[in-house]
Amino acid sequence: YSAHAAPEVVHKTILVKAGEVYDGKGKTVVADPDTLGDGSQKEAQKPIFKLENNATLKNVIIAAPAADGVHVYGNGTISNVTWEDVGEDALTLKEPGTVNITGGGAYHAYDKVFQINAEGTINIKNFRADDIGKLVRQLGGSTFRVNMTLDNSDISNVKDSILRSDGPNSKAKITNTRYHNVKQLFKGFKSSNTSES
Ligand code: DGU
Ligand code: CA
Ligand code: CA
Repeated sequence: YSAHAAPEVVHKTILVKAGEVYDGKGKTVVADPDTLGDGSQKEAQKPIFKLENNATLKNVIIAAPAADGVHVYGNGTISNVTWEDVGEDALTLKEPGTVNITGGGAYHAYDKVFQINAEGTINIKNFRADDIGKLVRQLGGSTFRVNMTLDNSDISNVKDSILRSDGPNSKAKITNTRYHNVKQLFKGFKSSNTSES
C-alpha cells in the first residue's frame, strides 16, 4: 500500500485546446524518455503539455523526467503547477501572448525555468523556486519586447539571475519577494527598465 499513486507516464504530448482547462487534480506526470525526452540539457525535446491560446493548466505535479515541460502558444494560465525537477526547461512561450503563473514552484533547474521565445508578458505570483540557473530567460540575443513581473514569491539558490534578457526593450519588476542565495536579481536589462520593491 502506498499513499501516493504512481506517476502517469506521458508518451505523447497532451494538447490543451484553445480556451480549454486541463485540471490534473493533484496528479503527478512524467515524460516517457523514449518519445518526449529525458529531461537533460539536450535541445529539441518535446513538451509534456502543449497549450493553445487561452488554455489553462492547473493542479499538476511534473516530476522527472520532465522533457521540455510546457509549451504555450499565445495567452496561457498556469495555476498550482509544480515542477519537481525541471527538464531542459520548465515552460516556453512559443507565440506572442501573456502567461500568468500563480502558485506552484520549480526545483532543480540546471539552467532555465521559464523560457520566453516570443514577444509578450510573463506574470509570476505566489511562486517558489529553488536550485535554479535563471527563473525567466528571454531568448538569447533577441530584442522583441518582453515584460516580466514577479510578485510575492520565494526564490533561493539561483546561480545566474532571477530575470534575464539581452533586450533593451524588455522590462522586469519584482515586488514583495524573499530571496536566499541569489547571485543577481536582473541581468541584461537597461537598469531604467528594472524595479524591485
Ligand atoms: O542556443 O536556441 O533554450 O527554447 C540557444 C537555443 C536556446 C533555446 C532555448 C529553448 O535559446 O533552445 O529551449
Ligand atoms: Ca534550451
Ligand atoms: Ca527548451
